[in-house]
Order: sequence, then structure tokens, then C-alpha cells
Amino acid sequence: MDSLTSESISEPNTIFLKNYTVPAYRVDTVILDFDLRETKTIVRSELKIHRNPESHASHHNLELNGQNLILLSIELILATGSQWLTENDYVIDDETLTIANVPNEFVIKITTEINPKENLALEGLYLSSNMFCTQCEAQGFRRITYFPDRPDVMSLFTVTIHANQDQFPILLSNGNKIDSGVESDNRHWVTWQDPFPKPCYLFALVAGDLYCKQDKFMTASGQTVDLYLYVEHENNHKCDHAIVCLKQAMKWDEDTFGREYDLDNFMIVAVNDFNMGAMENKGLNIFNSSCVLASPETSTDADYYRIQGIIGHEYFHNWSGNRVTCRDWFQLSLKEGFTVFRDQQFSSDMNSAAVQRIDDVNILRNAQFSQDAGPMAHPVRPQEYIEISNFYTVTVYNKGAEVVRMIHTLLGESNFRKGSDIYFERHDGQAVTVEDFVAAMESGSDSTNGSKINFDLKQFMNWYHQAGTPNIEFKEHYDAKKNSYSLTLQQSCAATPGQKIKNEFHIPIRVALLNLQGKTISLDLDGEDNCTNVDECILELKAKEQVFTFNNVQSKPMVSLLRGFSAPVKILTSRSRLELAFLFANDSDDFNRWNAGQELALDIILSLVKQHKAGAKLQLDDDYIAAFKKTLCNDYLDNALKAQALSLPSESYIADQYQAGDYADTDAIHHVRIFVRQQLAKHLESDLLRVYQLSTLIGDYQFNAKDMGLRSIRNCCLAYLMELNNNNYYQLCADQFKQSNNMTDVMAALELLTNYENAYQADCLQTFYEQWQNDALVIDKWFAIQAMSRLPGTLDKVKTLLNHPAFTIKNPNRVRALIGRFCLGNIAHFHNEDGSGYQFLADQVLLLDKLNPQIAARLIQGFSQWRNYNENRQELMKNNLNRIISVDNLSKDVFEIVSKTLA
Ligand code: 0A1
Ligand code: ZN
Repeated sequence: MDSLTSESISEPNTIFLKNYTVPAYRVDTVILDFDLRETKTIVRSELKIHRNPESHASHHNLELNGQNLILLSIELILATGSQWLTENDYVIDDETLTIANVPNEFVIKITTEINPKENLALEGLYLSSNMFCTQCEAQGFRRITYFPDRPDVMSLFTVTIHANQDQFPILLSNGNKIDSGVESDNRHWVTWQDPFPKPCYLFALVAGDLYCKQDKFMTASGQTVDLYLYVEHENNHKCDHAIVCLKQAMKWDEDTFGREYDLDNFMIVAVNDFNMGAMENKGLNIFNSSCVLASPETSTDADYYRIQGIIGHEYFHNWSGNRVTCRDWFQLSLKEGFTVFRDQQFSSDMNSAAVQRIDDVNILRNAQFSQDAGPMAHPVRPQEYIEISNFYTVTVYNKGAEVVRMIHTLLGESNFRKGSDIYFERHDGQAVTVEDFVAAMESGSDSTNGSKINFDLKQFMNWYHQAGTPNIEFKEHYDAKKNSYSLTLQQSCAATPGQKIKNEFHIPIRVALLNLQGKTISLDLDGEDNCTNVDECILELKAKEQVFTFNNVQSKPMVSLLRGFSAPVKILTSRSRLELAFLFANDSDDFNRWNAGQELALDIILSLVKQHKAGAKLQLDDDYIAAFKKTLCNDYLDNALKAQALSLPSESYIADQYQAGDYADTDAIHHVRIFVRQQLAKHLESDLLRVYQLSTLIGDYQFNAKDMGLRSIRNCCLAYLMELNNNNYYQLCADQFKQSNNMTDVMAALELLTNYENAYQADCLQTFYEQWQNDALVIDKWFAIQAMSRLPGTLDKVKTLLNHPAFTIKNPNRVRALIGRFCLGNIAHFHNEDGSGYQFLADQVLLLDKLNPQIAARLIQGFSQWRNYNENRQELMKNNLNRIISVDNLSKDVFEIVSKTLA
């Protein structure tokens, strides 16, 4: 049997990085013409093509990608004349169109027909709330027309859009509007031209009847940029925040990275049906409406905060992604990791740096570390994929950002900036690789650039090649005679699928030594000139084991290790509760102070879980209550930070602490976590109530760090008080629900009321629904709150809500709100020992796979840690995974995740 026939026909192909070859043909210009109609849109494309002189391909076949297209005609225009192709002149299958023996230079005109209305996968051109819009990353353009759909083919685009004038008065595409007119049948047309060559994944088109909020931005070099935010008319009052954030982002990128905007206009469009958060199409960003629209009455602080980050993220892609793009999709983190790092720094500069860092680390610990320890573990730069949409992951994005952050830490601010300038200048207009990025960063620290150091990032590349979270262990030794303190650091990394052997990582570990008062000791690191007379230094751990010795240490210090979470690693060495309590109270690094509190809480919870399973009576450690009280009553602590410090580790993070052989008991974890919260509330009731009352804000809602801090500590206190199951607090919560002028406080109250049996719940849920039934984004919150409820019977409630008139499986936000929140966020109910949660998830995945495979594939993450649960649950999850995989015609998206999860 040869290798072709041995492959099962129904199993999709794996694409490998090692098989990359340069494109055989390049497309210089693309002229597109869209005749927009809901079920029958005609796309005419004219491509000017030349053979790539760098290609070593022996054939002269032009291979174009295309999916779900009806081919109407192909015309080849050669120097010798033009020719209509017939079926004998090309080969067509589900994914490609191949024309043999094409010349070195020619023009091809292709006409296709597509059906935007039936497009529920939301890739390519589709209809969302009476608006045409597109999503082409990663491989959606091939659902619009036949094209070499790969990011290293960059072309100049000219786009003409025709549509009905009344229904679609606004017609948009990338770049500048160069012409427009009217035509018969009450139709009109507009032509757009983008002066920058781009890969087709950055193409965008929008047509609709939209309200436009306009503003202007003056760049550092004095160019005026017109800003446009397009939204549905009913959302005209939800535009201000996004515009403010956009101007903040434009200014920040000039100040921090020296990057100016490069077109005369910048457009953002809000759409209701969108698979992800937003998309950075050149000059025409398209946003999930949940990531751009905001008003105090309808949006929480968390929404405002997230919008600021995402507006920044998409805007920053203009340089890190668009001007310099990816050679192939394996390089995805080149643009995403770097851009997430940029948006994190932006949010950090606009708000509280410590809170931002804690949020970032929480995402890593709650989602990325478990991905790295599970069946879908992959390196920041994957080496293979079946469906690239499955690799828009926390590993590529968030761990990718950590990898860039480590380069920043190792090089220092100024060399990092030099490196990024070199990267953008050296590769402007190119499609490049992770190696190019790292080489530019090395050049930034090159001594010929005036730097003191000459950085070698060769070993550092392991962060891009190897999956898995490195483990760090440490040993301390204080020599009172020599006044020296030595720290022995060891690293290791467990095997991940397809990667048994791991090489050592190059790990920057930021440390300080504290004296008994918690003050930093001036450091004198043996053999390191860079680390004398400083409060903090970076230890570079490169070997399996290294010893670092500090001289002139007068008494045994307390080490503050991995400050600011300087590397995405786990520290396995546990510290005594006494040490953790000391660090929680005293560490001068905000992140580490918070982290010590989390470790302390985790240690306590894990031992209580053990006791609970042994049937022992539970008791909460008095010292912990005292430490908690000290933080709660500390008037000098920033409120947002305080609220973070008073939050216990999440159930999923606690569950992740159990490795195979020592299964996570989600019921016990849930029970113990609530027990701890109840005990804290019982002992500190009066303090909690006092802080709640003192943190009350009067006046209009404002999005600023001070007010957000007050709202977060106030709602944190209310949440603890609610654990007392006391009608006074239910009443307090219901009053907050009724009297608040902002969604942050309304939602906090409603969420709490939904978690306990009380007399107010049903009324408040009903009032909320009636008040907001015409606002889709608020109704998403209404569904999510109910899906997250702790109360018994939540799954039945969720199933009933599937039949609610406001539920639709066609809208990704709604699916995420109801099904996603239950399966991925309500750990205790989802993992019900009877398997009902698992059966529910599998049913929904199978239903969704026929409509929107990307969303279906995301949901299966609910099963990804199946091996960490007890045998009964493992069996039940496995059966459901098998039930999915045995269905014919699964999408590549779902097939890849399920097959790898089972492997
Ligand atoms: N590049 C976008 C993410 C994105 C990817 C795929 C999409 O379509 C399904 C949409 C957006 C970003 O990083 O923001
Ligand atoms: Zn991005």
C-alpha cells in the first residue's frame, strides 16, 4: 500500500512547518468587484500574477485556494491574447483550483458566486444583523474567491462594492475611498484602494446602514487622521469610550514604540456576530460589538477595561502584524505574542501596573498552564496543525507575550526599544519569522549599537520551540561566618505530546533579598558587575542547576523570587506558611506580595480538601484570618490591589494542582473554597461591612483607576458578606441592584443574588430581563449569570434557557454566555459525577459543529483535562469524546481537538 492510500480518506491532513516552501507565484495587484446580494453575491476578481523567481518548484501550476465557492468563469489574459478556460483546463476539488502550465506573467479573471446569508461559520463574507461583513484571518479569504490564501503573498488591493442604497448606505473596505457613483435599481457603488501591499487575511469589507461617530487624531509628525467608529444606530450612545481609547493607543504607540499611523483614515466597525474579539484588517478594524461598545448603564468596569485593551491590541497590529506580517501561520505568535505584550504594557501604563500584571498572570495560570500540561500542549511556535483556527490559543497569545516580556527583561527597556525599531525598519513590508524578530532584538543589544552587552538569544529560542511549563526548584543557604547567601536554582520540564526530551530554557529570574523589616538589601552578586549596589537583579538560569551567591549579607534574608512574574514558570519548592505570611505582608514587589497571599490560600485550601475527604471537621487557620484582616483593614493599600489580594485562587486553578494519580475532586474543592470564604466572612463581618460602606461612590460613573478600585473592593466585601446566608445581606444586595447607576454594581449584585436561595432573586432577574431585553450585550450577561450559578439545578436551568426566545445558537456571544459559561466556567456543576454536564457539552458540540466549527471546537476545551479527574469522570468524558469522534463529516476544527484530546 503506498502512503496516499494508507491514509484514511476522512482524516484531514496535517500541515508541517518543516514543509514550508516559498510561493511559486506572487500576486502584484488584486482588483475585486462585489455585487452584494444576501443569498447570491457575485465576486469578480482580477489578479496580476508573476512567477516567483525565488521558487524552486519544478512545475508551472498555479494553485489557488477556494472553499464553498461556485465557480462561474475563468479568463486568462496573456501577452498573446485572452482565453476563457473550460473545465478541461483546470482541476478543482473541495479546497483548491489548479491551472497547469501557466506562463511567467499573466492576468487571471475569476468570477465566483457566494451565499453570505447561509454562512453561519462567520468566515469569509457573511451577514450579521442586516450588515455584510468579512472575517478573513486565518483562511477566510478563500471563501470569497480563489486566491493563494497565505500570508506571504502580499498584494495591492482595489475594491469596488455595489449594493442597494437604502439598505446599505455605508460601503467600506481597506485604505482610501477613491471613487463612487450610483447605478440602476436603486443601487450605488464605492471604490476603495489600499496603498500598502497586504496579505489577503487583512482584507475587509463592510456594507450596512450604520451610525458613524467621528473624531480626529494629529500624529507626532503633524498628519491629521480621520477616525470613524461605525455602529448600529441604536448603539450611537455607546461610542465615546472606544474613541477615547483609540486616541490613547495612537499616542501611546508613538511615545513608547515610536510608531505612527500611516493612512489618512482609521475605521472601526462593531458587528454582533463574530467568532473572536476583533480583527486588525488594514485601516478597517472589525470588532465584536462586545469589545467596543460601552455605556455606564450597560457595561461593567471589566468591559471598559477589556475594550481599552482590545482597541489597543488591534491598533498596535498596524505595525506588529500589518506593516510587518507573518511568513506562514506557524509564526502566528510573531504578531500575536508581540501585540499582546504591547497591549499589556499599554493597559499597564493607562491603569494600575500591578493589577494588570496580576490579571495577566491569572490568565496564564488559569488557562495557559493547564493547556501546556494537557493533550493540546504546543510550543509558542507550533510545528504542525490540522486546522490553524485551533491555534489562536493562550499559548500563542499569552505565553507568546511572556516570551517577548522575557526578552524585554533580559535586554532592558532601552535595548528592547532599539531592537523593536530595528525589527520594524528592517522588515517593513515583509512577511517574516520568529527568527527575524529575535535576530532584530539581538541587534538591538549589539555593542555596535552602543549597548554594553551583546545578547545571545540562541538558547532562548527554546521558548519558541518547546511546549510545557518549566518547573523551578530552589534551595537556600546562609553562611553566617562569611556573610554570604547562596541560592541554588534548578529547572526541569515534563514531556508534552510529541516532545519527550526538553532542553534547558534560558530563564530570567528577578530577585531581591529582604531583611526582617521587609526592606530590600543592597545586592552584591558574586562575579556579576551588573548586580552590585542594586535592590534587585536578574539571575539568568540557563543550566539544569546553578548556584548564585550574594556577598555582604549581614543576616539571613528572605528571598523575593520571580518578582513581577519575570518568567512563565512554576515554582515547586513550597515555603512555610510563616514565610508566605511575611511576604504577603511585607514584600516590596506588589506582584509578589499578592502572589504570596495566593500561595498561602492555596496551601490552606489544599490541606483542607485533604481533611474534608478524610471526613475531618474543618477549621480555618487563625493566622490566615489575621493576615486577611490586616490586608482588608490596610487603608494605605490601593483598593483594586486589595480586592485582588482578598480573592482566593479559582476552583480551576486549585483543580490544576492535582496531577495524574492524585485526582482533582471538584466537589471537595468547591465545598472547601466556600467554607474558607464563609469563615472569613464570619470572623470579619464588621470589617467587611465597614469597608463596604466606606467604599460607596456618589455621582456619575467614571472609568478611572480610583473609582474602579472602590467598586471592586466594595463588591468584593459584599460577596464575602453574602456567604453568611443572612437575609440582611440579601436585602443589601437587592438594594444595590435596584439603586446603582452603573452596570458594574448592578451585575455584581445580580450575580450574587443568583448564587443563593433568596426572596429577591427571581424578581431581580425578571426586572433585569425586562429592562434590557432589547440590548443583546446585556442579555448575554443575563444568560451568563444564570449559567454560572452555584445553586443546584443549574444545568436544568441552562437547558430551559436554550429554549428561551432570546437564545440563538447562531450568535457566538450568546453561545459563549450560556453554553460556554456553564461548561468552561461552572466547574462544580459541569463536572457533576452523574455525567450530565459532559453529555450536555457533547450534544451542543455536535449541534454547533454543523453551523460554526470554530465555536464548537472552543467548547471542547471543557474536556481537555479529562485525565486529571477520577476514573468515573474520566470514563464519562472519554465516552462523550468518542461519541463525537465517531460522527461522520466532523469539521477539521473539532476533529483535531477531539482526536488529540483522546490520543
Ligand atoms: N488577529 C485577531 C484574532 C482573530 C483571529 C481569527 C478571527 O476569525 C475567526 C478573528 C480574529 C486578533 O488577534 O485580534
Ligand atoms: Zn491579535
